[in-house]
Amino acid sequence: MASALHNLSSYDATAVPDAMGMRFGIVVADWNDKYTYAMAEAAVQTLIHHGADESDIVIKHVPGSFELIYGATWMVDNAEVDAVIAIGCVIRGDTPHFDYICQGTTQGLADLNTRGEVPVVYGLLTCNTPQQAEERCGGRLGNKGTECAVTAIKMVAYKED
Ligand code: DLZ
Repeated sequence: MASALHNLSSYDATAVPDAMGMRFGIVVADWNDKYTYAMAEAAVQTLIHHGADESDIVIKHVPGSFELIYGATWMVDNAEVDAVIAIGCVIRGDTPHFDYICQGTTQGLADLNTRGEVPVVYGLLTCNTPQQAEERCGGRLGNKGTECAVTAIKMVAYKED
């Protein structure tokens, strides 16, 4: 988990399948939108860069990361997508709230994945400080949205192989 050593925007482009014809859902939490919107934008650009058509990318917003569970479930059930990317950013505050949101959201998205219908990609940043979020949303450590998009494409190809 040594993300300090890993740039989230660095990947082997030759190992990414062609995304043409693939359909993606992106659920974006509006809490900490400075970070989540930057991740969503990077995800969209990466999907398009690898051949996805903009019209095949469905974007929907939810209020906070905890609602990513419902948002992603809705996408799986209703949006006819091949993969869903759930994007949120939780930043630690003064109370244990952070832990409950991170744990609940992670468990909810994991449960959705175990349905085995549509792969759900985990784009939830869990940061101790705003600086850590900054670094992972286009800063020194790249952009988590790029990593999620590449993962989503690979997971769709996994299903189709
Ligand atoms: C309430 C809350 C707090 C304190 N912090 C965050 C956060 O850092 N990131 C985030 O995405 N959402 C946060 N929320 C909102 C919860 O995710 C959720 O929207 C509310 O608890 C309502 O269910």
